[in-house]
Amino acid sequence: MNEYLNSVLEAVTRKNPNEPEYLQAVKEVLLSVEPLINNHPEYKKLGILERMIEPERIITFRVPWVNDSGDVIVNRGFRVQFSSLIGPYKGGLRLHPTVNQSIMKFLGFEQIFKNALTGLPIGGAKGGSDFDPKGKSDAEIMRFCQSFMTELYRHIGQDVDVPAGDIGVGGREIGYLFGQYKRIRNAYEGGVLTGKAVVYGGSLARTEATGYGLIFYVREMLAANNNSLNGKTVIISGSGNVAIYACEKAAANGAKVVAMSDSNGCIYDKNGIDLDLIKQIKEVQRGRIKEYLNKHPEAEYIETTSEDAPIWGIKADIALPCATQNELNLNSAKKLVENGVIAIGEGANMPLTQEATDYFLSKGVLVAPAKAANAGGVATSAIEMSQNSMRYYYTFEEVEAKLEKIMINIFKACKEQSEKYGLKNNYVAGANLAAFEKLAESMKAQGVV
Ligand code: NDP
Ligand code: 2IT
Repeated sequence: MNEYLNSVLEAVTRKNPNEPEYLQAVKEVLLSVEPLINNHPEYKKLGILERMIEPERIITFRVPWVNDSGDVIVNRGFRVQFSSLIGPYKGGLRLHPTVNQSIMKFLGFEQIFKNALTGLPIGGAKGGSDFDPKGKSDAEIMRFCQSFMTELYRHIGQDVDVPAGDIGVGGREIGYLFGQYKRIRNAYEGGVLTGKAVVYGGSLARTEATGYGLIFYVREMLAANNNSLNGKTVIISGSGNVAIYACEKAAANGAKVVAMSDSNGCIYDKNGIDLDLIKQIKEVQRGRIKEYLNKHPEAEYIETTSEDAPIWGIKADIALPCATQNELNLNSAKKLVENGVIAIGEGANMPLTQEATDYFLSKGVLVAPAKAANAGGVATSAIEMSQNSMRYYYTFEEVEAKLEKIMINIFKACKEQSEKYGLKNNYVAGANLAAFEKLAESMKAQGVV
């Protein structure tokens, strides 16, 4: 890194000492954009980087709610409105006990770049709470969501900030959030949230979009390297929204998915994962992945006992981390390479540690970076917003075709940028460079704001 980038990194580290995830995300971008900064000396004078890494606004708020026993519980709510440069703030809400400002900021920061790559008019944001949805009744989830929205509503709007789902937030939660927003506003403003159920304004294929989009991207990446998904063995961490639909599309492309996981452990089914059963356990019963063995006793269950998630020890050609940040570390990367992995597709946000990414790239393993490879979800959210504005619906096939085209274009942009700067097959840098240039040029055009 040159002196200027180093000084920016030093300043951001000094200002945010307790935010390791945020610093990790910033560092990855700073490491990638040096050639672009060298080509554009005016970026330094204009404070482009300094503005890019400072959120426009961070909102934190109290979320009090009453549990089924009648006790009052207080959680902390967040919305990080990172950038409105190219559209209304846009990004998901995460409900997970680990949520803190560092995680919200890293996710908001990555979202700006991801959203720029989609080519659609959406800025970047993230929000959520340290509320733990596990084991809560529907009524508790509803009371939490209503309380959360009772504060959040004043900061959002269909032209201002448009939240959606992320870990712990799916159709059920979006429904409760939307109902409360509509009640407070006394108006139907469909585009204020995405990931709505189709019956009241959602988009067909939004549920499938992130997982499907990931596979479209991985398919393009393999094709550009004279390979394909057909006949490949795949392992997918997580068993939530992204993991399930990545599994579905991977299988449709002729791959065999042999392992999936949750935070307690992973299942290995050498005959190929029974996805209908996973959907039943996770989407309907909201159960644990271990229950897979009740129907498939021949499959194996391996419990997670350390930072090295056991799923990465299973032999596969392609690994798709679709659970959470830093879930795949250097140890796991070494095991995967030993076992002959050829490609990694980041379905989750920042699932690889920096060391794991560097290791894969040094070994010639293809890496589909999160900002690009999981952008299909937010891209389809933007398509949901446009349908809401038109008061009109596209068919499933129409939305999927748009999604596929967007993912093909994103891969092209990553490839072109990596080639332009002589970084062969480094799509991680390619994605950062492609998004950064678009954002920097928008900033230049809009003056010092
Ligand atoms: P879900 O809540 O539907 O599923 C999350 C899955 O990841 C669950 O299987 C969960 O297991 C597992 N998981 C979560 N936290 C941990 C952890 N700390 N350790 C191990 N496993 C964990 O979320 P999504 O599928 O929507 O999101 C998954 C990832 O994809 C996240 O990184 C999210 O930011 C990213 N993403 C999501 C998009 C979307 O449209 N939904 C779009 C782009 C990215 P358990 O049930 O045991 O907690
Ligand atoms: O990380 C992400 O891109 C999401 N959770 C989806 C965001 C969105 O607005 O659809």
